[in-house]
Amino acid sequence: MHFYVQGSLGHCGAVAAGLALTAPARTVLALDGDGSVLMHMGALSTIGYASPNNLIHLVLDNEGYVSIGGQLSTSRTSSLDAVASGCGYRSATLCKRSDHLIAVTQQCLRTSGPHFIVGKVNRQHPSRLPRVTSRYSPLQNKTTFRRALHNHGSVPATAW
Ligand SMILES: Cc1ncc(C[n+]2csc(CCOP(=O)(O)OP(=O)(O)O)c2C)c(N)n1
Repeated sequence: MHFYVQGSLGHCGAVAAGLALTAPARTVLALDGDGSVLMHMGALSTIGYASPNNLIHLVLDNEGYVSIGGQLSTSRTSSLDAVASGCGYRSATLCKRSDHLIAVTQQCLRTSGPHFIVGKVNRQHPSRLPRVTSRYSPLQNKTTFRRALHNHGSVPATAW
């Protein structure tokens, strides 16, 4: 099941950590962007402190704000993995090749987190793909996800 954190730049990691803490029997994978992580970098400290062992925080780092025009971000000169490591994530790894990224992700799926992975990716943007919100409203996104969580018994209905 997926929850799309659209229109809330910077909050992906925090939302995923909250979910991971609430549903400890599940593995939560946060697919984040470099611009997003940079926007709310303080969340990394909170996540390291709370330390949900079922969280994998994967940053797709294209070193830019590609979906709004391709302006450069500052991730090229900032070591996000070093920041995450310093904030208390159990592991933090920089991956520059896809085979390394796959191997590290598989390893993280087998071991206790929280894990932080930076995957360097290119800047190609599939502009023909529509945004999630062109199909599902934010309310539908929330309601569908909440219902799925409850139906899978991951969290009690009162938790959301
Ligand atoms: C609070 C907030 N500020 C600005 C935006 C506009 N915005 C949408 S996507 C984006 C760039 C995000 O960069 P990144 O996380 O690196 O993802 P990429 O677009 O490169 O895939 C911005 C600034 C937003 N959605 N929310």
